[in-house]
Amino acid sequence: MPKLSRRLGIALSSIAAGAALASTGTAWAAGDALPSESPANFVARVDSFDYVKREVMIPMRDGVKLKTLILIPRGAQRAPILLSRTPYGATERIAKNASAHLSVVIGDNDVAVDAVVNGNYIRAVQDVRGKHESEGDYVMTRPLQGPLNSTSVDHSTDTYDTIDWLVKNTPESNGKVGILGISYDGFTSLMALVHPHPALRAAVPINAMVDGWRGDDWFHNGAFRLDSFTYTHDQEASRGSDIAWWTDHYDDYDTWLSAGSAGDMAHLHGLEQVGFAQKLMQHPAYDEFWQDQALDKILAQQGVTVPVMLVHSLWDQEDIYGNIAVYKALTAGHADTSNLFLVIGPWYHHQERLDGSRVGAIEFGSDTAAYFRMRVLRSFLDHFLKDEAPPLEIAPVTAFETGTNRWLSLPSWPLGCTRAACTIDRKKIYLQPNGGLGFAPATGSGFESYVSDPAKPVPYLPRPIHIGGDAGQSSWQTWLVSDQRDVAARTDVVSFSTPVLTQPLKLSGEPIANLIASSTGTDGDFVVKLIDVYPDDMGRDAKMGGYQLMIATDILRGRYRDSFSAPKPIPADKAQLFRFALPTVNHVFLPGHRIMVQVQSSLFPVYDRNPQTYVDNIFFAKPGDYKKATIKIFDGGKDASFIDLPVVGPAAAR
Ligand code: PG9
Repeated sequence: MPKLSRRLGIALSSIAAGAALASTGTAWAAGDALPSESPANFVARVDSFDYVKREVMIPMRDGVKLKTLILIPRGAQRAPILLSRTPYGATERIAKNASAHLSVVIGDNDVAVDAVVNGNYIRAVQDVRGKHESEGDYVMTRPLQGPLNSTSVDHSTDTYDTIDWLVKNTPESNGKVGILGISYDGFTSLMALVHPHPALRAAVPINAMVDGWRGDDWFHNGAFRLDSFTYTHDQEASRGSDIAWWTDHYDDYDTWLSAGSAGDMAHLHGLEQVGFAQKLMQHPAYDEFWQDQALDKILAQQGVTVPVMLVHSLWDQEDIYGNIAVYKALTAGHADTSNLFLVIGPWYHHQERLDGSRVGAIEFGSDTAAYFRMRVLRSFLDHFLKDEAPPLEIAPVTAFETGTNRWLSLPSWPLGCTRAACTIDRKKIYLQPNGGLGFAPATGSGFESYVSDPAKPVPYLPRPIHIGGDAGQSSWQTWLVSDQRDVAARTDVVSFSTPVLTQPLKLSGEPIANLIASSTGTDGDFVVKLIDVYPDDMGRDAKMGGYQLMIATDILRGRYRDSFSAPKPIPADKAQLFRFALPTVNHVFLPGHRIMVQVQSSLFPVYDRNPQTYVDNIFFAKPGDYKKATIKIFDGGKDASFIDLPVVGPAAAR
């Protein structure tokens, strides 16, 4: 009541002042108010919109409320709900555009846009706890309750509570919920599978973060991915992710080289204040901290009851390990995989939601991402979420074959061809002296050697490297398909290649690098790249002549060669085995092409530099620890290094 009279008072005095002005013609006296032209609370007219938007704070079991946006096609009835849970800002994800049309509001950023707009789905996107407009504390990829999380809440409980609220408070829904998302949102989609809510009927984790140490965002086989620090800074320095990482160089190569160790860079940016940055530096090895949150192992232990479609990108520059690891873990020893689906596409990280007709210079002849969204994803969602479920029109595995550029429908993975009878034979392709590569080892002994200098690490792209990209062109997204000729000429990169192939050779699955190498240092990294070398003359596609396309690349930090959890020095100048799996491929080397293997000891600044002197924790290596080392890669006789290839039987190659 007092409030109302005060407001009335203001209005009356304004009218009186206006009357006085009209009669006397004098100016406004100080203290008079010109009424605001803005209403205290504008009520937007949205009844012409083809959707209804609700913004709600959904309460979790511990009282924390999570901001959730819900977009409902106008007039929807018994519509399934598609949920995503994200640290990137729900409003940013969907509903950032102003429009009367659902398709525009959701925007192209959302992988679910085609299903929602054409398929009568309700879209719900939520800020995870601690980020943006949600309440609570943020913990990076918050582990499940247990030794790493002593609270009563995690992504499994938050998803459960969210779904429970959504189905009870969305009268337009049919009570069935699907969860989907890319990368971090793929991780939260996988977390939903742990003790799932009964209304959760489908999950589509895309390029999910699964194991941050083995081969996803933070490390690959122990080599630290420097961009983890910029990401962690942007994610954790503030709730709204609005404190930007700074740099005083244009070329990322210079940025990171001038900082010194990764720990020095963390210090330069004040990352002592940021919890997850500290955890990264405290856990350089594959200890319990990483093992206990590896989602592939957790899901295999718990079993998965909800239908899942795992979506993997063949050139994923961020999370190339996770979804294949989950697929392997769920299929190993489990008889019933009838609810498990796998899609393998020719994409970079998160390209599923964008144009999929090319990655960098590599063209596929059709929009493979649109095919995925319209034909594969839509069929899966409709089948498991709609009331009158249409039949499922997809195979257990839908895999794009690179090289030939075609989709294959397969009963399982890895399997090279559609016929159940086709085989995959593990075949060793040996590094040979003078740059040869063949299916038999060369006689005698031999090695190639190079000097790896931490002061001049091998750049992952031609310099200058600028991760943000110019004019919207991000070279980061496509670096895994960049032409390797640029580095092949360096003296610290060794290349081995077959003669020109006369027959197609198809690989399906994981190649395994088996390097026999020595170093004059006491630690060191080994990068192995499996490459398709295009014919010199590509006819109409002349610019691709001689292109060196990486089809599988990865790194092993030498100290972890025998144990990921118990590092040990490399004995100087003694041949050692460095064995590690490369990412999954589904590729045909065509006649006229050559197979190439390149080996090098740095890939910078994707990975931090190995000082090549054994120190306790490389994050804190001192300038004097960084030393040149002479590396020998053995390529003759019984010591010949090889790559163990998953070769599809000749009859099945096409
Ligand atoms: N690759 C990003 C990420 C996922 C999970 C943890 C950290 C980073 C992402 O694209 O979301």
